[in-house]
Amino acid sequence: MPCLRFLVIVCSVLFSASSFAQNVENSSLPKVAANDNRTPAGLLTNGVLELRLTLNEGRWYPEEETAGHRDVYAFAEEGHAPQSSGPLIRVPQGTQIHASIRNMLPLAAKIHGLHSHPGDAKDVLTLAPGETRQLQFAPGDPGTYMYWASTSDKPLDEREQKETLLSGAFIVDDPRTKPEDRIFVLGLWSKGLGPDAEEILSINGKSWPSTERITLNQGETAHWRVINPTSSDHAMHLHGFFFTVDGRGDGERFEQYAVEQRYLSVTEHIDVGQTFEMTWKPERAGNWLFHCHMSAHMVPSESLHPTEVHPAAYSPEHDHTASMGGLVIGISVLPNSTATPKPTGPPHKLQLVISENPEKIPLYNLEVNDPRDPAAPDMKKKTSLLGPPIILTRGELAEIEVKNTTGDPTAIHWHGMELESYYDGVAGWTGSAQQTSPPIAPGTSFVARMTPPRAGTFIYHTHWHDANQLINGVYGPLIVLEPGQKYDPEHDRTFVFSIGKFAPFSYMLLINGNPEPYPVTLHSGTRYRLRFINIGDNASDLRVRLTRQDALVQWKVIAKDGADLPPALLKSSAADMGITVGEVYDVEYQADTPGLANLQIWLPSFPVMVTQPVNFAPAPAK
Ligand SMILES: [Cu+2]
Repeated sequence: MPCLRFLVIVCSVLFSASSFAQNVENSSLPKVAANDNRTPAGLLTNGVLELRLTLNEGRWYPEEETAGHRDVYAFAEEGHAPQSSGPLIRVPQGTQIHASIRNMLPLAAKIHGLHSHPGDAKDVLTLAPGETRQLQFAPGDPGTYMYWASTSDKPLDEREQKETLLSGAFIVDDPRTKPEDRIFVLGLWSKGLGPDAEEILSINGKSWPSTERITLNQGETAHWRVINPTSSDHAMHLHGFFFTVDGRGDGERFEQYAVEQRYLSVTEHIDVGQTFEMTWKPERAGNWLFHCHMSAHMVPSESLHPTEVHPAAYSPEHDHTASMGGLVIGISVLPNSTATPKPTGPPHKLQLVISENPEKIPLYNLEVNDPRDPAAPDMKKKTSLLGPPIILTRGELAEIEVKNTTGDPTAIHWHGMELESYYDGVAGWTGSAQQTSPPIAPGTSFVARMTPPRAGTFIYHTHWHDANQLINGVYGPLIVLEPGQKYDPEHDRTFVFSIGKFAPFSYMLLINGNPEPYPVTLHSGTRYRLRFINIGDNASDLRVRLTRQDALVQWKVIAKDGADLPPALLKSSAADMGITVGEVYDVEYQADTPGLANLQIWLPSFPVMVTQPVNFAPAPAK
């Protein structure tokens, strides 16, 4: 329901509404246990998994028990507490599953996914209240799957309230491999639509700051499985490191990618009902995050923490990380003895100045002062919902002084950049237990140091946990060039897609800070690198396309999130693709003949489209 979600976000911003759910209380309910998905349910003996599942009602505490609860339906192993996510079903391929499933709810339940894989989504089990059924099936092909239930007969993207946490992971292992991984099941408890809507985001049954802290050793390979049985899509972003996407699934079937098809990512879109597997290696110690990049999914739940009741949850003074919440997990990477090589040579020093705009709309001005930037000084200051590009060089130490002259604290995250934790920009979190990075208080500066190890397109953006800074333009492109390469705007164009407060009461979809972008003139016969960045706070299902005479052109996608695509994925394709929030793509395009083209972005289920006219003039005479 992306359109409704967009509407909800717009409405909630406009009306600043908050509400507090009054649930029917039943204090005798068992507590719903958070499931870290490390221990498979049932008993596996002689190739047969004996599994006894029940559907129960329980009391779910998404955070600490002092922060409120919801009474929900949840799966349990018979005789055990209900769990969110549900009991982990995990077996090697080739085993048999003998399961009983009992509905202890007062409503009939439809259960999906308890079958062999690849599976048929229509293969659903219906259980009357009190009914028990026996199942026997083979788990099928290896992969990452899910099972889920509904008590309203609704599809996965429409479940509401009590039934929203009736979901669990179903993993089929290749019998030749030893399962050494972590499984993360996303959760979204929701109620209602519009300004009174309530949402509680979770991962393995808990919301930040109560989510599990993952501890890894520097250099240790981590294999993760991400499962989305929620009613929304998400944009899962890892700080500081690329991960390899090893395979993707739709819940019923799973495609394990051949090695040459695996690509690097820092932000991966996961639609309703989808799963993916990822591998990464934390090569730098310190604190990092893995979170949904949608602003609405990484803030404290207003329904758990009404601002008027728990103002401290939103107070940066109280705890710098406290105003973050929901679908966020923290990762602590323990150092080993490997010393990080120190770059040699003088640093490239530049400055990012964030100031208040006296005109108020937009709220902020961003200015980049770089002695290497040939732009005239009046071009550096932009009163626009977008900061100027920061241009760095691969392998060269950069020292970026972020100067905050506004009246509010801020923090800047260097999205996609492989840097030291201390400079990653999550105030009160990044760094180490001994020293976390501070917020950039009004009137102060913070010098971020980084030596980009790869050339590509990245983003700098506020990581202050206040969507206000994001929708008022505290972001811009971060471009890393190869050593010796000069930024060439004639062949290299950046298009930043965002949502911003362009006029007093309207939040608009923007290209380069403008809802009606001015035409740009390029030349036919010239190959361009087009850099696309989506930093539109909740625009998770954004699409971009390039048309001429209403037909899609062919372009070549060459990089994702700043990393070059593997050769096997480099091919010409129709110019239409999804680009989720926090995602970046570089494409190559050459118009063979002069004429007008339209670069368009839109949200498929919401009646809004922004068109950037691109006029291809005849090639200049040689
Ligand atoms: Cu999300």
